[in-house]
Amino acid sequence: MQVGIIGLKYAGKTTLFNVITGAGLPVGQGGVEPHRAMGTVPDPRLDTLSELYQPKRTVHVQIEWVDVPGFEPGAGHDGAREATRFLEHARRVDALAQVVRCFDGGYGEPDPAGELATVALELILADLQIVEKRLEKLEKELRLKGKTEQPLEPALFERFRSHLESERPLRELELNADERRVVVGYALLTLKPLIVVLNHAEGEQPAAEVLAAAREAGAEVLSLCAAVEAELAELAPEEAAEFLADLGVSEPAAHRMIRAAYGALDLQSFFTVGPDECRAWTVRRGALAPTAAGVIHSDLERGFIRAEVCAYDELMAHGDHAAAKAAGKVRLEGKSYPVQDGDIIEIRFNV
Ligand SMILES: Nc1nc2c(ncn2[C@@H]2O[C@H](COP(=O)(O)OP(=O)(O)OP(=O)(O)O)[C@@H](O)[C@H]2O)c(=O)[nH]1
Ligand SMILES: [Mg+2]
Repeated sequence: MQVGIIGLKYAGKTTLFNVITGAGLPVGQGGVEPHRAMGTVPDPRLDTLSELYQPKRTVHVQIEWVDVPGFEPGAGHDGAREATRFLEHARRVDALAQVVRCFDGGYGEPDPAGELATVALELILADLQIVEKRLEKLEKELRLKGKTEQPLEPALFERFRSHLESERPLRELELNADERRVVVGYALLTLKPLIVVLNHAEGEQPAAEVLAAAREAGAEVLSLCAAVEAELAELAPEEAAEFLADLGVSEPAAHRMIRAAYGALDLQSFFTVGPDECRAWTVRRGALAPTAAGVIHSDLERGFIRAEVCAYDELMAHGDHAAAKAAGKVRLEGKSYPVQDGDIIEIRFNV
């Protein structure tokens, strides 16, 4: 699972990529190759569990990030080449996080609403190209054979075309499960989940109309100052805590952004706890208990008997596992149990 950090040039993509992954790349230099790195998904719940269990090891979830090179609209041939490259890399990721420059910083007046519109249009036009090509093929197939291999496709792609022609992203459309299956192979950009990161100057807040434009992009919206986040990431933990306390917040804004991207990937976390290790694991939302067991080890899925489950909030409300159990908050769940975000799970198995 990969999240692509996208946006126009100078938006602060590489700055944020560094904050998230610790990659330490030079910023303000552009570049034509994407950067990839894993980044920890911070989870204060896991930190609290670690304080409770004092395990030898605490292991957070990691997801992969791609710093997609930016483009500059209206920059002639170079601009067109950059845009093509941008689309190519954006197509390969599972979710998009668009960074929008709301600070001046010597790069000229910010135009956040314009940036949002430019990127949205680029993605829409790229999808329209794919959809039109597909429709041409389908028409040919219909002419020659009287039917298409995938009967759903003609109507679906017509619907796509008309939506894209009205310059709207496809993620706004309701698709049923069959339609979703059909479109997977096309890597349509405006079907990918998108979060918007408004990168504003230190101490500033995005204007109401910018927020509205960002929400209009059909996405979760976060605002932060990448420069401040970068400073924070450089500090020792105690210093960072002081810095955050001065700002009156409990965690860096970048952490919220990472979790938003994680959620956009349709992922959730469950925990395993013990004296050796406290660990967060990833499953898709809606995944059943045996699948979660399989994430830990294939033997646990094969020999799955039951899952002993306690919700994180219940554990915290009762103070510890034994108290939660005494209060009847530790449940035994079977194979059809859909794992919930924050479940603390112990798998009973037999192989
Ligand atoms: N003042 C200010 N400057 C920032 C902020 N975020 C990034 N910058 C600066 O803006 C410049 C561009 O940042 P990058 O992170 O390289 O931007 P980018 O989006 O990766 O740009 P390209 O790779 O060229 O597309 C750098 O000089 C950063 O130091 C911010 O929040 N405030
Ligand atoms: Mg960059």
